[in-house]
Amino acid sequence: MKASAVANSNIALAKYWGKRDAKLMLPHNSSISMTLDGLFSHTTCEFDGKYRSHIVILDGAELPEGDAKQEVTIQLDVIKEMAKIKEFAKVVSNNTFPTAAGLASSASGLAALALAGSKAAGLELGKKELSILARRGSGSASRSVYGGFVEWQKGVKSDGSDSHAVQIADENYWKDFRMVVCIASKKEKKIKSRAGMAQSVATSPFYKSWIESVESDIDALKKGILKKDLEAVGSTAEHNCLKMYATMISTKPPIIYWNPASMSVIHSVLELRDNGMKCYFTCDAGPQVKIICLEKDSKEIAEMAARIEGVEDVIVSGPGRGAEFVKRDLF
Ligand code: 2P0
Repeated sequence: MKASAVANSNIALAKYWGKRDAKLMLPHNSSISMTLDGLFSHTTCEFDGKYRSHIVILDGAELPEGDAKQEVTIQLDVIKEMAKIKEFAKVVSNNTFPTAAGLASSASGLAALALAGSKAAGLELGKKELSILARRGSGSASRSVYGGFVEWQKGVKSDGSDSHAVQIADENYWKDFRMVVCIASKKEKKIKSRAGMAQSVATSPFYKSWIESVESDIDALKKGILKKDLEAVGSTAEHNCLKMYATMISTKPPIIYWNPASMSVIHSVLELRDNGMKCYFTCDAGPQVKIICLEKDSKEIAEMAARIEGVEDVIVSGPGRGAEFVKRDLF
């Protein structure tokens, strides 16, 4: 009744921002991401009668009752129901990157838990079921089940059975695609994505236009990825990010994840591009800026980013593998 898995984080090229069903974690729009090589969670799960409630230990510290623990316990309860078991679980998970700072640790953690938890409960799930299960913990986790370039299809059914990820191209398809992740702050963000997106749906006057414009970005990204067209993918992703930010900024009260270092990175990307370099930026629910480029330019771009005041760290990552079981247990 114990199993372990690893899953990489992912960065969206077309963002998920807003839910049509908060309980089943169903999104208003489809999204596309790249699974990031080397930025992963390693998770071990055990169901046992000796536990009186679910215990979750993240990066060495037990999670108190609250939002972060709830993401995990909701998924564990779904697993219990699917497996028809009564036992509670102990979960130990370690991340290789700063938690809750816009690097989607919930995506990797809950994708790894979908694998480890379902196996620990005696279930044998296919990738589609795993993606649906991961989604119940955190929407973006549905995408980390797969490697490479991934689409989370929003689905239309009210039970969520058609809202899951599919792979567009695996991690070996476009090997020289890179994201240069610029860490502009390692502090935990003040507004969690879950609360922020609900507030945008409720109050942003631009939310409807956001939803209407995402589908054409999805088409452009899929075509661009299959053609390995950096300009098409980068420019569509950058514009998609700015449209999501327009809904964030116009939310009441406003959601502004950028800090001065994020802004400096963004301006540097625009300047590099004016000088002929093919690079584009995207940001998520945090101050980190990810620069989309090709491997041949990534070193120069990473060195430029590291020199920017306020940039604490720079990580270069390419397309990574999907979630998989590992033998090493964490307890
Ligand atoms: C994304 N984000 O597509 C977008 C872009 C943040 C900005 O997915 O409530 O942690 O757990 O489903 O998945 C972050 O949202 O939110 C996210 P829940 P999640 O990557």
